[in-house]
Amino acid sequence: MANALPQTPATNAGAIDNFDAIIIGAGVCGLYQLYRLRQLGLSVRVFEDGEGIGGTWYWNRYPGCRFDSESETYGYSWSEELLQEWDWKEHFSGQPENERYLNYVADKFDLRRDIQLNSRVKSAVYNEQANLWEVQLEGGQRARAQYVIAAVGVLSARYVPPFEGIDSFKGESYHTSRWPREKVNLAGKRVAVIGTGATAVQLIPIVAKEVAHLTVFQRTPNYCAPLRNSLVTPEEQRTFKANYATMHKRIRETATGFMHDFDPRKAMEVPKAERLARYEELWAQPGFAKWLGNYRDIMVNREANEDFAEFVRDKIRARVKDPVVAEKLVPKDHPFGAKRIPLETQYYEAYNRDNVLLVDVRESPIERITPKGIKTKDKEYEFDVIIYATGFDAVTGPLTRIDIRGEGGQSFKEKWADGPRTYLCLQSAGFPNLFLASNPALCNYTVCAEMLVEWITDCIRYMREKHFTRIAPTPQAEEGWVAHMDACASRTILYDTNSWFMGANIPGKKRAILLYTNSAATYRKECQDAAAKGYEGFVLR
Ligand code: NA7
Repeated sequence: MANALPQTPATNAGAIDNFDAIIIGAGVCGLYQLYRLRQLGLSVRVFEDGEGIGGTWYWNRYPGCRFDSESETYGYSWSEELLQEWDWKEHFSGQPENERYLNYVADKFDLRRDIQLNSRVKSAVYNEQANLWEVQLEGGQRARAQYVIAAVGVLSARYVPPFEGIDSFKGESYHTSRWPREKVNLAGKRVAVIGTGATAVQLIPIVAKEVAHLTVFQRTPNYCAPLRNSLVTPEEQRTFKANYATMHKRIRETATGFMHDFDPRKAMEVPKAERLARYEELWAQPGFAKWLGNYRDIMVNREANEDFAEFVRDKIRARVKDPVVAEKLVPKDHPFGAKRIPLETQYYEAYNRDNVLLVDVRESPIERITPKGIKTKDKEYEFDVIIYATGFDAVTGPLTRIDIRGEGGQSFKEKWADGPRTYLCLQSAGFPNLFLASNPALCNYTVCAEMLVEWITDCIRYMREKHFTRIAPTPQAEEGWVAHMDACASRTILYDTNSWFMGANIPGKKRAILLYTNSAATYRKECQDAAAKGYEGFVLR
């Protein structure tokens, strides 16, 4: 259990510990990276900010938090023993179980002895002469290593809008990604939720049942689709276990890293009746089938997208009793799938409850937080609790919040001011031996994360075998990759939509595609090809 984890406070400011590799973050990527680098015989230290391991599945313990990937596809694929031992209880497993799973993995593979908890990395500075990185923690502790692997996650830097008066509120405030470990008692309270992204969509139906009154402050409605979660039956469990090899082969080959894959037909070329029947079929399926199993061109063709978007809008209208509220919940300003589709359970029904109110902050913007609650243009609402479900400074935020300095003292934050600058999303020129191990692809998380970890491990093994001591991409390779990322995204409906995919959820953040939007299988091939050609695009010395 997370509570029982050993904790090593970072207070020893004098001494410097030396390791072969330092991993920042003990989430899905960091844990696997530790396991792999240990197998290479490296001395490794993981620094983890949390009091427990699990990354996303440690921090996001808000009510309702669960996978939107099918559980069996999210689990690690690299240990047959683990696959056979672990029973997923639900098809879309919840946070407590996911945290338990990662703790089980840490125990099974004896990972804890190299993980230092409560250890937030403040800076990482490259010493060119020594070819070493010096990492400093918030508490002052320092450590050096030849390799640093930033396994910091893509959605770990929480974002709270800078509302005026935010600190004046006299009640309780929580950001969903820093939800307390102790139970938060919402019973009988007047609660506000700000935001209606994937997080809020999971949280709202659960807390609506508990609170005296819930007010949801919505800026942009989303296309939410039914999750259709259920318990895994013993027979399904046996089927998973008997077929893991086939399943893993498939999810490495699909464009999405899921079992679902796009239908190659063009939506509008399929006769209307057949198309609508297919939509209904997809809608009835669990998970992302209705997005990632849909006609391929919904992601690139506005007409095809609008056809399905209208189908979804009608589904929303049919579930909300008050037509005025329903219309507020219907998205009209962006295409279906241009933001990650929130998967829901009884989300729209929450708005049929007498104790739930929807406030459209486009009509009536939030002006400030007051000691009593939230003041919009029209009125002041009083609350006991405010829940910020306002998202993350995605992808770049977790890295630029660390003071990373590369060759010549170059600041990572400054280099990335206009968006991520990498080659293969794995390394940034001028920052030798710093590897980025957080899945950047628009893909099922673990599938792609495992590939990154294995690529980094193979690269370090190669360097050691060939007596290379440093690796970094060439500026030309990086330039080409940034342009490639942009070109791939510009062909899709993601490009013009304001979402965290484009960094557009953070005021002042430069608009740039943050994720690799080509197929996950193509991304895998591009990374593997570069390695097979002796790390083409990189300089090894
Ligand atoms: P998201 O998807 O970024 O959602 C954040 C929500 O907060 C969204 O509804 C925002 O509205 C809203 N928001 C942000 N700033 C404000 C202000 N200033 N006023 C009102 N509302 C605001 O984050 P989530 O945590 O829900 O999900 C992130 C990912 O986690 C998700 O994609 C899954 O992959 C899992 P907006 O839409 O910007 O108008």
